[in-house]
Amino acid sequence: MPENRPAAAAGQASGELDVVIVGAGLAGLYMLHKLREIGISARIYEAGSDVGGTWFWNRYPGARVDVESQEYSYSFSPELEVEWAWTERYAAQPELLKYVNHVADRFHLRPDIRFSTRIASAIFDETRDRWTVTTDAGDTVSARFCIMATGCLSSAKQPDIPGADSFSGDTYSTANWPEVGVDFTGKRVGVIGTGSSGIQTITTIVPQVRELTVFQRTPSFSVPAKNGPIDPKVAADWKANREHYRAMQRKSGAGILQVSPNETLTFDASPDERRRAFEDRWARGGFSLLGAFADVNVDKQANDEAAAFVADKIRSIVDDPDVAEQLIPTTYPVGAKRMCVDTGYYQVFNQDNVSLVDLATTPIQAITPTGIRTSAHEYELDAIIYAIGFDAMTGALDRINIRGRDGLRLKDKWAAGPLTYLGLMTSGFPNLFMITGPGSPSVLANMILAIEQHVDWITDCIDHLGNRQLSVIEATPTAEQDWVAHVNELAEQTLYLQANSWYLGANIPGKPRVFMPYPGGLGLYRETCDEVVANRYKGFALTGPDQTV
Ligand code: N01
Repeated sequence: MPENRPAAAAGQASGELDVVIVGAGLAGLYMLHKLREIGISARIYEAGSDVGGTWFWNRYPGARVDVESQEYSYSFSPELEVEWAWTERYAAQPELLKYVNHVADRFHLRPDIRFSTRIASAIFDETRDRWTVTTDAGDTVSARFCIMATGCLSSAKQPDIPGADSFSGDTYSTANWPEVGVDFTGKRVGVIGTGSSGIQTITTIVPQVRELTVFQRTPSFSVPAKNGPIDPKVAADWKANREHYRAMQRKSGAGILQVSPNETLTFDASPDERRRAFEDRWARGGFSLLGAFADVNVDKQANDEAAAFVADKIRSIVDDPDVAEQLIPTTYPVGAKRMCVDTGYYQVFNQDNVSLVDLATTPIQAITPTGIRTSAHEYELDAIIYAIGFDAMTGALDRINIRGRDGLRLKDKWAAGPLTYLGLMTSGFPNLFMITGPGSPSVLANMILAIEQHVDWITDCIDHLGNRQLSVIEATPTAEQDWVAHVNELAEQTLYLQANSWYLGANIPGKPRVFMPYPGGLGLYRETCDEVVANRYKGFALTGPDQTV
């Protein structure tokens, strides 16, 4: 195997590369590392000034991962895994960013990353079977392969509220938080949005602020994280048995062992047994609640039991019964939107300086120079925090001018929703790979494991092409149609379609309502991808200078 070396040392001219990778988050970094292992020259272009992706941008107060730290870490290097020590059960953003920086340094990745450089366009040159990739500064590079490691939640939604520019106080976005941090001491702060970002922000700034007003359009189901210092026994056990745990993760549905799905059906258990199971999961913390019974995610009646349990918990925590009712989600099944994992969220509403504004009954009419006006009241504020989410899964790709055969723009091809084969490629765009693209498990799985599986697959694929003097791989339109139909069919068997979530693009006005991630589970998906390879890349057309295979 060739030594793992930077592209410059591989003797490549700066304008001609084997591979361009867009994004230096967890996906892009591992992709670069793997390509070097097979002697391929690659360069990452990254809009941020440093590595980290999600964990570089989302540095809002309280940002932390919602999967246990040891599970949410790279598995590809036993040495890395054994030497790194997490401090908390759920690592916070600063520790995660330190980890990503450590990985970049440990594997000497920085020489092949161009920071503070956004990719503006990627155009396929059919005469040369190469991608011409142009930066926002107008620099151009040519590459055989273009790999989008642009992230599923990296294109932040912009405030679309009338008067947003008129506010004379400070405004912040959780998705692009100032590096220096913000001190809210003595301030009257309004938070718009109560998804994961909003909830984590709210619970963290509440000790500082003079007054906190939470503007909630749709309540979230939130479960306690039960965070704390990592249990040394858990950390040691993971390291000692990492291969076993990693194998379990890879075969599992979500790649999160903490979910630990129970095989019993909800109504095969007695009411007492059900209650005990939910209590047990609530006490364990995190996503484990969704694994309490096998049918919680697929059977509405079973789901109602879990939802009722959470509703009772909210009622038991929140002192004011009216506020409690406003905080209880009633319009969608639990788990159909990404569940939130919190530290003391519902308790916040028992503080005298915190108020909840229910936008479902009193919508925001405008942002004014002094605050926020709803249909019922005007709220005077010193700062507004937008925690309003992302144009998920397709947003980051849409903002790049990606053009494939015949000049077709990806955004236009996907006007009615994303079309991919395995979430890895889209027909008409040869040699363009997506890491955790729409149609792959991605956001429904442990992202790091989903990333590793895609990167390994893409690396093997590029190696396969090189070993056989093939130059182009492209998804066939038939395979793509079949895959999209398969993903939709699987989604119809779940409860996901019953929520207006970002999984469906429902949070972005005008975005087609299409369920984007693959809901069949990471384990099954991995098997499918492996079978495709075993069947000579079934569903892909592989071509060389004068051949089709
Ligand atoms: O975004 P969201 P997020 N006026 O879309 C509201 C991951 N993540 O950044 O539901 C008023 O969930 C919107 O209301 P509604 C995780 O996968 C993980 O919080 O559209 N409100 C909603 O309440 C997560 O799911 C962690 O009615 C407006 C909120 O803003 C994903 O990222 C931490 C509005 C947006 O919630 C996204 O989470 C953070 C408007 N005009 C994020 N527009 C971890 O813990 C939107 N809203 C790992």
